[in-house]
Amino acid sequence: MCSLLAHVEDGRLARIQGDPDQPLTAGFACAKVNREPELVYSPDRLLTPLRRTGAKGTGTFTPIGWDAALDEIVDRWRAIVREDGPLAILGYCYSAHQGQINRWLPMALFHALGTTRLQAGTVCDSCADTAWEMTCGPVGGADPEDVVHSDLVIAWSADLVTTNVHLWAKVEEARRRGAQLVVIDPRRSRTAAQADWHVTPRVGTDAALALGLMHVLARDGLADREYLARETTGFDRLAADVLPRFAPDQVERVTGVARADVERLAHHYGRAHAPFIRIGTGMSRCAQGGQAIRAVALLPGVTGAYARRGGGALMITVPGFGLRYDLIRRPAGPETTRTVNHSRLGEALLALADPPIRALFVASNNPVVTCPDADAVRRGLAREDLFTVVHDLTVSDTARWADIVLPAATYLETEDFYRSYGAYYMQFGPRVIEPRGQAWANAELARELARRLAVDHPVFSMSTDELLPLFFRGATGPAAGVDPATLRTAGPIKARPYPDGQRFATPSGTLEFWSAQLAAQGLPPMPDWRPELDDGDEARRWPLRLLSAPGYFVSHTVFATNRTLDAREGTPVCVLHPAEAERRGLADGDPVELVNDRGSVRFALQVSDEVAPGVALVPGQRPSRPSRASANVLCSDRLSDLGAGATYQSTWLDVRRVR
Ligand SMILES: Nc1nc2c(c(=O)[nH]1)N[C@H]1C(S)=C(S)[C@@H](COP(=O)(O)OP(=O)(O)OC[C@H]3O[C@@H](n4cnc5c(=O)[nH]c(N)nc54)[C@H](O)[C@@H]3O)O[C@H]1N2
Ligand SMILES: Nc1nc2c(c(=O)[nH]1)N[C@H]1C(S)=C(S)[C@@H](COP(=O)(O)OP(=O)(O)OC[C@H]3O[C@@H](n4cnc5c(=O)[nH]c(N)nc54)[C@H](O)[C@@H]3O)O[C@H]1N2
Ligand SMILES: [Mo]
Repeated sequence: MCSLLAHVEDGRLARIQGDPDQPLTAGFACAKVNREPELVYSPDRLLTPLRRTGAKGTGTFTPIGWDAALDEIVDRWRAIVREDGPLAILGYCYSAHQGQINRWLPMALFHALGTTRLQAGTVCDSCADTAWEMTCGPVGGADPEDVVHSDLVIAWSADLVTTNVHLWAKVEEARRRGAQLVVIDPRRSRTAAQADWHVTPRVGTDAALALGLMHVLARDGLADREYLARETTGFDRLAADVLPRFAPDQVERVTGVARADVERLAHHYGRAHAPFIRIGTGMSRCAQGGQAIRAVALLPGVTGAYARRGGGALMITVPGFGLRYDLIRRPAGPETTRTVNHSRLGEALLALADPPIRALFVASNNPVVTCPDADAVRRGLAREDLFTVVHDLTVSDTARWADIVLPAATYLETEDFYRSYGAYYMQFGPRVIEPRGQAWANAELARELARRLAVDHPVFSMSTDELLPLFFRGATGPAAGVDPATLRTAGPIKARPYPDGQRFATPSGTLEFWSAQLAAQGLPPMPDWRPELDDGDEARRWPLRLLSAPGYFVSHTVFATNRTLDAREGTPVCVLHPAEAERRGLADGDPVELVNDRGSVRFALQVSDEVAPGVALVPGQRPSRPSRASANVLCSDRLSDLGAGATYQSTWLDVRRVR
């Protein structure tokens, strides 16, 4: 999350610029955020509440006033609670507004009401976060600004140019000072195309590659035994029980990376002074994604790189701030209720009973496109007996299925407190322009619903300035040193947690190659890699594996609201290697259908050696306007090995010409 300057002329947002005074943002913004005025003033923005007048899913609505909309919502929810209790309601809110108040106050409302609860974030990073926490503990990783002190940068499953452009700028600086850049990614991403070395493991085999590197490091005397003894737990057991199975020739068989390259990469890594690994989450979205993150996060422990400035690993910074969220996230409500996994909305709507979900509130995400098993989501939303409310900037694909659609304000039209998740800055963000039309901020909607439903807890009547101190009450780490009263005027505040080398906060206080927490849960205590075959053996029956990655102009669907970005991203495509295209008699530009047991979706074919044979790449989460559909129709709602995350990358399919 970057720090931005918004230029306003006559009450209109004229221009967005990266804040030059925030060292990581350094005066520029990415191709997406640069064009934020076009998002704010998009002709697709919803300006009034809407009420459904036609069949579900057709997007036929008529404008109504806020009062009428809220009256109807409150009446319907009250009746449902009377008949079936609060568990018949599900609040399905996510992170499109990155402000901590606008993100959490709606969830606080559902928490207080005692509804069915959302296990949020499993569509994104819950697997990766859990794997990191089981390995390092609840700590943030390396400071991205320190990458300039690195002599070897590895972007492991992260397309920096597309999703982390500010780190990319620092990586370029490190390269000017002599650092090498290695990208480990099955596809030639924009970042990989500019690397010194692009290593291309097969999708879902990163744990094997990382264990192979450890094998060579240990074998060739490149492990730092003193660091291992002092700061880590269980390396000897890993070396005895797991690493012998990951000799370079075995790793080559699994990953497709030549044994000589495994050796070379290990030596390169082992001899670097301060190797920095940027861990991306793509590799975690597989059936065994947790093992992959764990293995990669352990690598800097083998050579002691975690102790050196510019070395170590960065996945996420969030736990490093020490902020407190629970006073706003879950101020009141029962200790436990029923839970729905974010990645399993379809199943929840179609199969939950006693009581079934009868009312759904969706905000700040677009599950018809972005949730696995997207067709099940659509069928669930089609239920005539489901009362659906969607709060969004536009009539999104999901909103088309709603009974009531409510207009949301963008972050530029609301005030909030932000903390980054890829850097160590936190900051207050003022409202820079008035909301368009009758749009309301998430927090405003939560407050008003709480008032009308007589939810009696102070957080719902507190002002921003009264809420801010709650994030800091009992805070630990850098957040403990911040006076919340100064936030409005302080600008970006750097919260660097471990200036003298990476700290670990696992139960043992060390980096855990062997995890007692995992063992206690009956999970493998040490990282490993095993062949991934799913229950139905889809991997055997379908010839191609899905690889999905953020699009450069449209990573998530929200950016398609900006019509320039949607046009620049172009026709939604599926990318196949020339050999796979030829085998099927397909040519560049052909209309194709991606099929598997779950369904089919259409794309235009792009033939490119950006991916290896055996892979079908679908870039970006694109809105499913008529004639478009989400690749997530093909993805099962199977969960990853750790953190109950989505497994988009464990999808097998075929590509054929549209008949
Ligand atoms: N401006 C802006 N920036 C954003 C966002 C935004 O909305 N706007 N969104 C943010 C969010 S929510 C996220 S989650 C991040 C995502 O940012 P990233 O972590 O960069 O994205 P991923 O989806 O993880 O995909 C990264 C790479 O992983 C590769 N990959 C996929 N599977 C595998 C595998 O099995 N092994 C290996 N080695 N590589 C694999 C893909 O080919 C892809 O190139 O971006 C964040 N950055
Ligand atoms: N196949 C596949 N699927 C994936 C992924 C993948 O790599 N492959 N990536 C996954 C990841 S990492 C993520 S994070 C998710 C992202 O998926 P989502 O969380 O669904 O994000 P968006 O598609 O951008 O949808 C956000 C919606 O919120 C609306 N919105 C924006 N700002 C606000 C606001 O302030 N208030 C309200 N109420 N609404 C707002 C936008 O208009 C938009 O409709 O997708 C996941 N899905
Ligand atoms: Mo994400």
